[in-house]
Amino acid sequence: MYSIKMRASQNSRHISGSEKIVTAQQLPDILHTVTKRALYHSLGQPDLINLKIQPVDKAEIICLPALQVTEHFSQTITENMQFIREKLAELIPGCCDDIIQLLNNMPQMRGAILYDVHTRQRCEKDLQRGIRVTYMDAEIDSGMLKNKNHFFEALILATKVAHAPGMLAELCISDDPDYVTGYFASLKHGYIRLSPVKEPGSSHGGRIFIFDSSEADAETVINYLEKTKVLVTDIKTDFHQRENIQDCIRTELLQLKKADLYRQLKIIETQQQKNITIANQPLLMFSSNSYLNLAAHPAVKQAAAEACLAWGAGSGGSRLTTGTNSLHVKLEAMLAELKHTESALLFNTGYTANVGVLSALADEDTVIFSDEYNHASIIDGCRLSKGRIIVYKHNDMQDLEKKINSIAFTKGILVSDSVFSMDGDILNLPKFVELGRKYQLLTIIDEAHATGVIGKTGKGAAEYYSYQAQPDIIIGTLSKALGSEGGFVCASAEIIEYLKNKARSFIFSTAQNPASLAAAIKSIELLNTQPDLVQKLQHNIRYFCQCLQKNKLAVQSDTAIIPVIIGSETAALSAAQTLYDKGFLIPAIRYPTVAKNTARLRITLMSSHTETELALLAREISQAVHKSTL
Ligand code: WAQ
Ligand code: MG
Repeated sequence: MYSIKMRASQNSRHISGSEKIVTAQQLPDILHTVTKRALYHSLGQPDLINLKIQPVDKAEIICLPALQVTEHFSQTITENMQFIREKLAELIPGCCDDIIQLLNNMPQMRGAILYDVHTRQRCEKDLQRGIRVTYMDAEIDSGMLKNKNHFFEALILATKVAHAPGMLAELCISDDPDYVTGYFASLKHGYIRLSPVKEPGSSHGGRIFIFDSSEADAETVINYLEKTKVLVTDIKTDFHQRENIQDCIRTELLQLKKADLYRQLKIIETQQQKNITIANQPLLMFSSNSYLNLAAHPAVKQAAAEACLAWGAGSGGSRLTTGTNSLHVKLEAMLAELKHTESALLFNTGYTANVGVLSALADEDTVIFSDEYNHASIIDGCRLSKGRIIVYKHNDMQDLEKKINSIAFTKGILVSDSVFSMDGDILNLPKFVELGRKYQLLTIIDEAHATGVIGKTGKGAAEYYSYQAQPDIIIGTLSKALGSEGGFVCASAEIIEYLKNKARSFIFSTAQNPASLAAAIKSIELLNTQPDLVQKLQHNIRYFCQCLQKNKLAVQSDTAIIPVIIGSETAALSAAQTLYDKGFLIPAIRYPTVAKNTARLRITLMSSHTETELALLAREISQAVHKSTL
């Protein structure tokens, strides 16, 4: 057998530690786990990891049965302190107050206080350090626990301590700020978990070992605690495989930060428009989905405000109960007209529209053919459905046809974005619909980034291809170019009736609020009556691509989404930061939104941007990209 001791520290400050006794066979795996724990700890990254591995003779090891565990979880710290006082009074009537006093004023120590009830003295040799209990582990495979499991480790330590000669009891409060559980342990009482024993956020904590020197002298006790090798047996296995989820979360967050994949919210202090401020810094926004600037359009805002006053703030029910009002009906009729379909149905967001439609339409007998670059909401819809998912190469109609022919199935669906959200390219809709007809597959497109953007009057992909092809189902959103909030589905009356009865995200959501509905109605009216809105956006797209090309960036797009691919996550973040410092808000898009090492700047344009702004931005991007990849 081998004993492992790990200590990690930063500037000599203790970060984490771990104790194991394992077989030679277990040693490599456990070292891996222990090192990982040292590396990712909420207290920081260590600059020293001390690993001590020693062979131990099996004959030296004492096996002890784990203490019985009970729980005493009360409402307040005071109640738990009272509980400790009562237990102490039963065991050692004389020194109760001394011990409580010590517990409340515990200094920060690496080890524990050793308190002698006979002399009423502390008897650690080094009062700053205290007594460190070492050489202990559980018989079961504790290596499976990837993260620290406070309870499990404490039970091992408490079992060893309780069996020390002359030991009466142990008190423990964790020093981890986010762990407020402690325990009282003795051979007689077992291990009693107590929670809470301190305020969350407090790093107060420590251990007190209470012994009687008339039973065994301090030297013997200390020698036992520090030197004797103990394996704890009979630990109930119903908990030992469990990991503390909060610890897993912490580790995961640290790993995201290390990999430059950690995301945070940006708080915008102005309405959604090209000129915004963040933390009082004025910025020019090149990352909004409000492509036509309708979220800030006076007429749209006015319509929303009036609807709120007339119809109230909320819809008050789900669509099939009490939530449908005349605004829903009017907007659905307008959407059906916009997309040249018989009928339409509103959803709360584009995400829930995709999830609802795909999960309602695809059963066990259905195969869904899905573009590899489809939006997460399509992917989630596929996953939630019972269908089999076949992913084909991005916008590759040959690969799609090959895959259709390569498997046997009874029902099939083709699903694709019509404008791809991270690349800004456009689906080959005529071929897509042709394949659908040829093989009798239901065709679905998601027009989230197409509506208001492509096609002569902004009606989307069908218009872009001069109505050569019309898919069976068009999904869309009100929250991008249309400047409001909500999702929608346009299709035949029959499909829409089916969705009303089967799409769970439709059935089990509260209907959209009146203000969003009225805003969307007004936006569609503007789209229908003011062609210059879309024309201005399309002009900006052409002009900006020319500017980028003049600055030697080979970028081409027919949509408002213009990606400048950089590659590494770090370089993309650095370019985005350079641009931010110059006053441009452009996000770096990284894994998992796009594949690893295809991180990019993702510029989105608005109809309200001016040529001067676009020309300036193209120059700045060129410089920032150059700088970030040096
Ligand atoms: N030997 C002696 N004292 C120690 C040792 C050790 N090996 N390790 C820690 N201490 C002392 C030290 O003063 C710490 O400040 C204090 O104990 C607390 O240590 O059932 O996490 O590692 O869920 O923060 C109790 C679990 C968790 C309750 C205890 O202790 C439960 C815990 P921590
Ligand atoms: Mg701790």
